[in-house]
Amino acid sequence: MADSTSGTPKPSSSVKLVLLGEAAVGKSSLVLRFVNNDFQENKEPTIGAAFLTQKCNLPSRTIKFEIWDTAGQERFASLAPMYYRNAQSALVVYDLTKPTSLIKAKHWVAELQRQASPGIIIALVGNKLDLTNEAGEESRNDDGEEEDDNEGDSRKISTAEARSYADEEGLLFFETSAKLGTNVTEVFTAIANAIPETSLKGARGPGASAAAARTEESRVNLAGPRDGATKDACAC
Ligand SMILES: Nc1nc2c(ncn2[C@@H]2O[C@H](COP(=O)(O)OP(=O)(O)OP(=O)(O)O)[C@@H](O)[C@H]2O)c(=O)[nH]1
Ligand SMILES: [Mg+2]
Repeated sequence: MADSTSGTPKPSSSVKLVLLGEAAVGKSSLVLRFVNNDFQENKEPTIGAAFLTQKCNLPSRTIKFEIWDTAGQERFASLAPMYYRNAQSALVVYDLTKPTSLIKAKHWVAELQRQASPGIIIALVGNKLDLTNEAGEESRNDDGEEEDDNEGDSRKISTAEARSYADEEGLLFFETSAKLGTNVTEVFTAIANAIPETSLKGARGPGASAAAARTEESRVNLAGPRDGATKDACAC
């Protein structure tokens, strides 16, 4: 009904998404890349959780992601259920140079399958692809940071191993580089596409700013670390 070419605002729905994974795998960096198209070399650990939003324009509808970026440090693990409760989607992130992080990711997947909403869309994401020799092809971003030095291959988890686990569990699967921007919008777009129409609620009327891809962010970091301040349009 709502056609993107007719000038009629597309239906818009909110989707709650939670990021889970071991500390320092790059959860916040993936969000920062998706929301602000930015990257910080020495990003500080998340304290508690951070909340951000970003719109993703699909041909037939607009998805507004309400993103809960959790802290990976063990001392915050007990808070996680609060953030994945009622989530329609989850990004479970590991660092493909760090085998323990895949083990941790598998634990999160199992916990989500046991305790989160039935039908939750889960994407398994192997981050830090730039630390392998294979990052090449699509590694560009708008900051002019191009393909970086790949002085060695630090990969410790093969694509085949992670993909076969993801297939077994019915997860979406991507390898990404938050640093270079590789596959980051693809992950969020794939999730947006995978959310069944029937589970979308909160469609906004024409008064909502469906055309303007806008970002908002507000943090609940207790220590209040600062992220990049610029706002950018959704790259979806
Ligand atoms: N080379 C490389 N480094 C990355 C990438 N993503 C994140 N990093 C770095 O890894 C470190 C940790 O990144 P964060 O995004 O803070 O990791 P996190 O998972 O949010 O960590 P917690 O908040 O403690 O759970 C930072 O120094 C980032 O700059 C990536 O794709 N490639
Ligand atoms: Mg973080």
